[in-house]
Amino acid sequence: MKKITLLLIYSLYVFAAKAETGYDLWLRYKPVENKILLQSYRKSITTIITKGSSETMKIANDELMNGLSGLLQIKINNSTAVNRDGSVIAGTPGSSTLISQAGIDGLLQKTGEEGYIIVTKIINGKKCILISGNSDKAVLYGSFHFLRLLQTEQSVQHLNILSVPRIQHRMLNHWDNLNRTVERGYAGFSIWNWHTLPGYIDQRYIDYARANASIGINGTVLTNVNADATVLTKPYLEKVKALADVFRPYGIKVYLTARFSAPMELGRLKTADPLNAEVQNWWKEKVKEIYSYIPDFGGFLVKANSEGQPGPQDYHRTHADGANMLADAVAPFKGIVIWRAFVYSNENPVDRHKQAYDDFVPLDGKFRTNVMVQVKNGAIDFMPREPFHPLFGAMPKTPLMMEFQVTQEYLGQGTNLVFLAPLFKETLESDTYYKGKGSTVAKVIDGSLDDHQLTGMAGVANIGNDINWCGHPFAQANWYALGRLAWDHDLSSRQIADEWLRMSFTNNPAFLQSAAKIMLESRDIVVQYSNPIGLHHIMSTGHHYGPAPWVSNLNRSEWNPVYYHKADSIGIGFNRTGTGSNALAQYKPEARKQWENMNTCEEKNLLWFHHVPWNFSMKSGRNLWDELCYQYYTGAERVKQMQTDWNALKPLVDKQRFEQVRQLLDIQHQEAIWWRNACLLYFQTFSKMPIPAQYEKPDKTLEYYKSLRFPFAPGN
Ligand code: GCW
Repeated sequence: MKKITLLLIYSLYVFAAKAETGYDLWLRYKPVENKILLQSYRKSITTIITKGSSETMKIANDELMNGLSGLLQIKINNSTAVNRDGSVIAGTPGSSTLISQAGIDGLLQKTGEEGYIIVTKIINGKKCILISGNSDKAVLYGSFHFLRLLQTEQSVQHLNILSVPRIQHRMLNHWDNLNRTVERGYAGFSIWNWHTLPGYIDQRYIDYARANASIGINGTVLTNVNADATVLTKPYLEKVKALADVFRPYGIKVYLTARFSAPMELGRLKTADPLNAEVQNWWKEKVKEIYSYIPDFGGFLVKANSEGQPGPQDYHRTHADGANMLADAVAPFKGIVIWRAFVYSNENPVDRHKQAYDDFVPLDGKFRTNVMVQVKNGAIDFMPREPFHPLFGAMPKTPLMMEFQVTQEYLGQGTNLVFLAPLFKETLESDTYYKGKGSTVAKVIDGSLDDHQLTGMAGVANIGNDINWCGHPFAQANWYALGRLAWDHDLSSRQIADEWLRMSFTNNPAFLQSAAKIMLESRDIVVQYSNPIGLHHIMSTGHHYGPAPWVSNLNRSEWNPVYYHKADSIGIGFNRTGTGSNALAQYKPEARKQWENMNTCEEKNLLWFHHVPWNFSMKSGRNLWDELCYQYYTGAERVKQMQTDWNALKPLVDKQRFEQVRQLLDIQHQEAIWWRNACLLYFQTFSKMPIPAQYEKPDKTLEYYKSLRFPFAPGN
């Protein structure tokens, strides 16, 4: 008897532990907690009627059946006709007469190919809910939205929803290598198991596609921008095809990174010059071969002439020459080329901040119509805080695609809780002023300012083969945020955090209030304890884990942190005004205004644009040195507050994830102190000023921090 009880307890324990590994992401479909709502949902939803025989419609049907039975804990009927209240009808006007006769044509004229409607209608005298769009994919998106209404405990009584994506290409960029390491990946190895493909289809591939579809992501670049031409060989194309076949019914297209020198490496040509006929022909043949495997192949993402990658400039050709050659090869198949603007060269002594602009602005208007130029949110490199990239608003004839980094290379990597929506929003809402006030970055990339049809937003993925996909339990929220903002950049960070928390944890108001606060403040906090007041690029070399502002011995000057902070006996910061590098001149005068004068510059970007004396008087009344101390100490202190807030949530969170986050917050606190102490001790050697007496003194020496080594830090 005792044995049986023990066994029972054990199996319950195993069940509980298994239940919240994080693998289910935001698609957990746990029973609706609010009992009153649950009753009303059960009345409003009784039957699912999906019309259409495609694989995509089958997926929509299964998702609805599975999701609703989980949420409502009742048997949902699958039916073909409306014979009771509470029928949920999903389909397109083409596949369903119920839909085509429902009087929603006017609405569907507004939804385009991917948008959808969710509306309450009386059909055959019964109260029904219609989920519809002009394609099966749109219906799938609508189905996920409908489920989200229940997951987040919203009313489904009088539905009148119309949702259309603001951006056409909503993508993940995987920096995954063929040997399964992931550049800047902090969640294990690559989820693409190239060795067992194409024969073995891991359930993960399907679940990956499903998760992406649920947030509207419709493209994935499988391979690292630091590209390996091997992926373009026959055996690998067969593997890529297997993945593309899995993703297709979920509305996701596959893209690859193209190594510019592939014609030499694979084709044994003597050159990769984009104006050489043999080279052009090689790419045309290669592209034909790719499309023979993957008829809806999306196209290429290219990093060229940057950080040692080959490119057209090797042959004194321009980025446009390179991009256009590939664009011509994919054009007959409706493919696109995404050409990255993340370029800088150590042979160029000009401030790295200015180089992409200098290279690309003269090329505006020279790219083929199926080329997008992909621009990082800021001019340096995904820093914790970075002013918007001056290319936004400077190339009106070229569709510019946004590149955000979802993986937290510079924002605490795998150990810190940092919600990135506020960072994404900060860039999207920045005003370029290039067509007057209100010319936000969002309006540049959604095509509305310059009437571009081709539009895109990409995020460098944070996904690996860790059981919970993203490593840190809260890192999933950044994948989620990327997808949601690519669909609708008007969503607020709060709204996204709230949705994600409700779906990933619970709808409990006490939990939501506190957990959302943690998330929403987290990005500001990491900036405070690592790169306050506009500091940037002062991380460790190579793996980029932790602080190392003292590094000055790297071959390439612009890889050294000292290049960026320029601390000396007078002050600290990079003078990018007219008396310095004048990177500011790349911004429109109205945008420049917020930064150009040291005395009025917004302080969060002060050291980005100015070399500021240590005794400069800040808005707080403190001098710059004291302010720096204040920011670093406050940042570290606020992590303590995050810990306290999280610990108070213990009764409301499953044990497994509670414990994971608790431990990681401990690490985060230690790392915050490490950043604070290492940076202040180092900068103090220039300021020669004391750390104000009210703060605890660093308990280790600068030499100690300089001696730290992490030979196997991940992602390198
Ligand atoms: O942020 C830097 C990273 C590199 C990366 C590069 C890029 C893929 O440290 O790892 O290379 O940016 O965006 O190309």
